[in-house]
Amino acid sequence: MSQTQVTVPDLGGIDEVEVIEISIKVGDTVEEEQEILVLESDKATMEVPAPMAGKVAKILVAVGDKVSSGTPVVVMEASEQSVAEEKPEPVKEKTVKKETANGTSEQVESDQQTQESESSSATETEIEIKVPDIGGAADVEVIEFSIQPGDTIEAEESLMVLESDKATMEVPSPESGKIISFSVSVGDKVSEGDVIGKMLVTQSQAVDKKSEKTTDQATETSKPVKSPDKKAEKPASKSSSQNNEEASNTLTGKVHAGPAVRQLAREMGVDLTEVTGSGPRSRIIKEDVQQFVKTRLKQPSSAQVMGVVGSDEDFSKFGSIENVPLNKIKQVTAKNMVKSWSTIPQVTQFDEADITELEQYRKGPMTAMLPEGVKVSPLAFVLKACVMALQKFPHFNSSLNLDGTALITKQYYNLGIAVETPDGLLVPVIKNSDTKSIVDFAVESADLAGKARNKKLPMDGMMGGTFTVSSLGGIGGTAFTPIVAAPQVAILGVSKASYKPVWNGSEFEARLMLPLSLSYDHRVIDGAEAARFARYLCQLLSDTRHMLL
Ligand code: CAO
Repeated sequence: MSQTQVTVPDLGGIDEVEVIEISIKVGDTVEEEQEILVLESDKATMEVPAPMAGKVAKILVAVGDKVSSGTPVVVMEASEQSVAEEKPEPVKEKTVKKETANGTSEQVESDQQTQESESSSATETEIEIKVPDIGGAADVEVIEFSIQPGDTIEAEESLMVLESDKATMEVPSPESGKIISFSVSVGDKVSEGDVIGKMLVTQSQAVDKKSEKTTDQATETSKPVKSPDKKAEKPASKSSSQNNEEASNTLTGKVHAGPAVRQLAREMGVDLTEVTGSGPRSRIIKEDVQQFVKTRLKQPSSAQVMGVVGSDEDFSKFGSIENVPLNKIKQVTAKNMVKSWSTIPQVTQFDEADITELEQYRKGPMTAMLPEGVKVSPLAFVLKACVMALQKFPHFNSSLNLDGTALITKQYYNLGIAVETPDGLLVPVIKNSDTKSIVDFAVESADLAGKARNKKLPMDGMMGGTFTVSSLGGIGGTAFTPIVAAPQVAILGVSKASYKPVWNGSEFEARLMLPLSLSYDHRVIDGAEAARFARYLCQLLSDTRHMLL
């Protein structure tokens, strides 16, 4: 297979450019016109496209190398098809011409010269800013302004950035002066010679520039168009413009990136001004954009970090305020609540259990049967009834899998109990609740509540809950809507029992009714199921003999 050396195309007057990106590796198969290298001068970033389709046999340069027109950069093995169709030159020519922004500013200068000489006595001269020679490319998009109208600018500093499919190029200011206005906007397409704005050039600068141009003209009588020699005559202006460019990068937040990177950023919705470039002179390379996206995807949103979105309003304008920092428990609770509330479509089912007999037993015969020091509140009965209901209705003892395609039902029963502590709400877990008696529940819940309030809960004391009970019965209230603790799918709220008139078929009877509030994840549990679960709890609590079954 024939080998072809790919060389740096004609740089149109630029002595040396830097290799800032190598887009291929040895062995890669590339298409004709596919980017193989990216070069950068002080004014333009240019892509070197493959002159033909083929395979990369050798890479002759490294990132950071300085290359000139004709420097061999890559050796390619042409594919059979491309050997037949080989036409390398036009592509190279096209690319290079687009990138010679430097020489093109001279074109603008000569256009303006007539106007300047006409008004050389004026203190300030208004000139039109035109698109310089962009290598014959037409309809090149304005992608960024480097300065604003009203700003002052040095000659050769960047005015705006244009982008074609192959190159990103800066339009340098033809003179030092003040920008009056731009007549194009981002997204507009421009071609060589198009008027893109107006600027005021001060007299002294105009005169200096004029004399400079006279010298240039004398030097260039045989070379009316830009030349490498002319470029070499102005090393000082080149380096000062480089410095200015770097300074203006910082001031304007201008993006330093090639067309391929800009294209990638557009596809991924990345704002390049937020990306830090790791290439030469902080240029943004493809990897920077990819890394930026990866990092952003891993980063939780600020709302997730906080767990809660509060207010940034300055309330002090309405009256005196105090800023009370939230402790860790309250912050974690807030986060969990936001997660549960925002991810679970929840509904609360209300019911009432007639605990008249239960309370007669609890306060009567039961007391004599209890081990010393053990106190049983209605909560212990509720916990026992919950385990039995969970065994009968396994959906309530489950979690939804990540993509919502399956229900993970658990064959273990760990009841969480919401405990109020001075620092906030904690939910210790009674492990293996299905093995506990009512007295066990009474003892363990008192023990865990005590530990929670004294900050003595073990590390795993709040982990692995499968269902939660939140009792406000000791405080009061008729009903409330507890929030399901994700990834659990249901929670039972218990309010204060009170005597109510209940119709027994022939008359109203005073019965002690315990309000129950069952919140559930409606993705997992249907309303009818929830009503049955709540009813079943009420039956168990209405006649404690059921709990013996
Ligand atoms: N109806 C009527 N009286 C009730 C009752 C009810 N549903 N539940 C409890 N009581 C009574 C008890 O029998 C006890 O009476 P005595 O003092 O006469 O014995 C009194 O109220 C206080 O009970 P308690 O609250 O100390 O004990 P408990 O077992 O009922 O509850 C615990 C323990 C840890 C759940 C509770 O102390 C607690 O912290 N509750 C707050 C939970 C909470 O904040 N939930 C909200 C979370 S947000 O969803």
